[in-house]
Amino acid sequence: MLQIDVLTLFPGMFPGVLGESILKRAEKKRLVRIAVHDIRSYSRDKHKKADDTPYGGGPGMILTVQPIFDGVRSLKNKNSKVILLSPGGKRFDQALANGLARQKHLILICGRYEGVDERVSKALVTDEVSIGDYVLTGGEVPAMVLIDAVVRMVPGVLGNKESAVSDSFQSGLLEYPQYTRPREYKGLKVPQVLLSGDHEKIKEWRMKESLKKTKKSKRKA
Ligand code: 21W
Repeated sequence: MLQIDVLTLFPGMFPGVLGESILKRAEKKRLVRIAVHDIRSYSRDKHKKADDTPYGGGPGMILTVQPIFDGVRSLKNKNSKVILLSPGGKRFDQALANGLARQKHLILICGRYEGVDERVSKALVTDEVSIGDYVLTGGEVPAMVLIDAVVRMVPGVLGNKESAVSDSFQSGLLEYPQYTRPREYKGLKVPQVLLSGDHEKIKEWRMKESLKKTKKSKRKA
């Protein structure tokens, strides 16, 4: 069982993403438990304030240290990894997702505004993770990306048919083109080989197309 606790200023962003499809099924099957917590609920300030202006001046607001410290302290146990979603963190990839899927407990801290007080990273966080080199408004969408990629790798979440797809992705080749009914749509035809019933030939064609797609995308990169 993987437990994921999310600390965020915007808990309302999560239910839509977590409440559908494979993520919902994983929770129903008791393979994961995901809880979203409002950082403000841990604030000892009378207005539940959780941000403030930066020391030294500059634009925007910084998430303050007290609500995040108290939130993490109340959620943490000896098995917890504490992950800050941060634009300067280690780039998220499939290998990181596979590793996190074998953990018992993840605490995800979503930054916002101009950032998070550095003492959170220094004293609390075990890993800092970014999902790529572009600027977002906060760590919430990255947290959902991480949860999606990690939860599908938890043993039992995907059926046997679905997990075959991840094997082919992890082989480093791109997917071969897929078609379904009808055989022809507005003059666009399904490749004849797929209708032939010759499974040896179909396998060959798919391998050839995978290689073609992989080479083409490496040129673009
Ligand atoms: C964007 C927070 C920029 C902080 C020093 C002086 C989490 C993210 C985020 C955000 C800054 C991820 C500054 C990919 C992302 C995230 C919000 C920098 C400016 N620093 N992965 N001035 N992209 N984004 N603050 O944006 O929190 S993971």
